[in-house]
Amino acid sequence: MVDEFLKKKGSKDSIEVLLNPLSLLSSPFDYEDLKKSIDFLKEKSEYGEKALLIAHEDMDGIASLIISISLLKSLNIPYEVYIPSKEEDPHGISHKVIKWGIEKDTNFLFALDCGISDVREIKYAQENGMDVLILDHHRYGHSYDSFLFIHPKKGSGFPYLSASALSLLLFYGYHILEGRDFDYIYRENPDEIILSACGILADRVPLIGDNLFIVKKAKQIIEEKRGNLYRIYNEATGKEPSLWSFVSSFSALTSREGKSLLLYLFEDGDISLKKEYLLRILKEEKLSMKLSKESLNLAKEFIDIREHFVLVVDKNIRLRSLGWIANVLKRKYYLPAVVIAYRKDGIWVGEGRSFPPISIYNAFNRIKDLFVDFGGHHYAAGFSIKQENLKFFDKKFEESIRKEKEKNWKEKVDILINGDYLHELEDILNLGKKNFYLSCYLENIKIEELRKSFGGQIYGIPAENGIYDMVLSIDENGGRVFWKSKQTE
Ligand SMILES: [Mn+2]
Repeated sequence: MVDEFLKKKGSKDSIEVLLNPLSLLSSPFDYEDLKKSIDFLKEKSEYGEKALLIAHEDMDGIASLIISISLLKSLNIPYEVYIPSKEEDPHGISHKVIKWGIEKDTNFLFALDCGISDVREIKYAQENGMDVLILDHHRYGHSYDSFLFIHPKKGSGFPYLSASALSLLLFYGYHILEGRDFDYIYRENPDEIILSACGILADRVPLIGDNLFIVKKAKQIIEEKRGNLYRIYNEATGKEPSLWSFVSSFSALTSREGKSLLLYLFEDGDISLKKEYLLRILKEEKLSMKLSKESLNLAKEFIDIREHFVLVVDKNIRLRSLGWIANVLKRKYYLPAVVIAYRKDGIWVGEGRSFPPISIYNAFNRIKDLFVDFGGHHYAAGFSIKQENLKFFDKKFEESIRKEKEKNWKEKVDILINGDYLHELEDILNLGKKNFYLSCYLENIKIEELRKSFGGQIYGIPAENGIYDMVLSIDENGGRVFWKSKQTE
């Protein structure tokens, strides 16, 4: 049943293989447009063209960016980098960044971990003579054929890659064509593998299959004390880094004037300067945590708890903390949470977090006419909205989230299990632990049995015995009863 479900979700491998990916990464050429993208970059190299790189300002985006810079360096392609700031710039590709790129004489655009929702801006870039390559793993609604677009769900590869993992596969694809194998990258590019793993962990994509493979390799590299990242961290702090220490330090990074401190660790230059940069990154980590907590306290003052969601709107909340705060509130109230604050360019920006089976992406999609732009994943999505539309948001969103909940649960959940197959829940909870967020409909379940077998892993089991239908929301913390109905005995 679980394997059937995985197949339906686009995975070729069984759950055993996904949980223990021992051998190799899946072939980069399973992804549509990946080979074409390498040919495209080779052509750009031949013509001496210059790239405009745009990346999402988070761990995954910046990891993708640095890995892709390694690829461009292998191809001798010059580049300019712009990482839009969450505090000041529109999300992803914008007119502002394109104009900046034109001033810098760039000839083509390469967007990482962003871009797929920016259809108008892509068109604007093309009208200005730029070819476009997008590498993104966010949800997308339309089919695009006027530009190159690599996405984990396009093609027959492993469908749950982070952008950083997809970037590593693009890099790997280039090396395969040059006659090299993964061991070559493992030896020669340890930092790219570590960064790819950091993006995977920070973005909380499912830790199975290729993602798990990359994380395991990164841990081995750190154990072997290899790479610049290891060396700089170890010499600057006198401590042994773990993969998680990299994730937590680098995730706090913010971009300034389109650049990130992390980039400087990978530019040519002397090691003592790089150690300085790393120490500054560690300071920023502390500061960022402090600012996020302050913003959370502020948010608590303005919290509006409704029947179906939690909403916070306040001008002074730090934009970089919106997602983090929404996540804290979602967990606390076990309701979809939306936090909205004000950006310097006069636009309001919101982040929403929810849990399976409630797709906040779908809820936003239904009211997208209100937004300047929006995008993300099912359980983590963001938007921007003009002041004059903000006043309609709460009513419209309420309606939309209600519609999301009115659906027939049995059809809406990811997987359906009946009482005779209760043992299959074991595998499903295991997937949950691996960041595989999913929902499960349990049909005709004896509560006593459920409690006996899964009592420590499922929360909110009804106290009263009997036979129930219920919906579980499953994440890394286990299962949680989201909806229940007692059946006649
Ligand atoms: Mn990402």
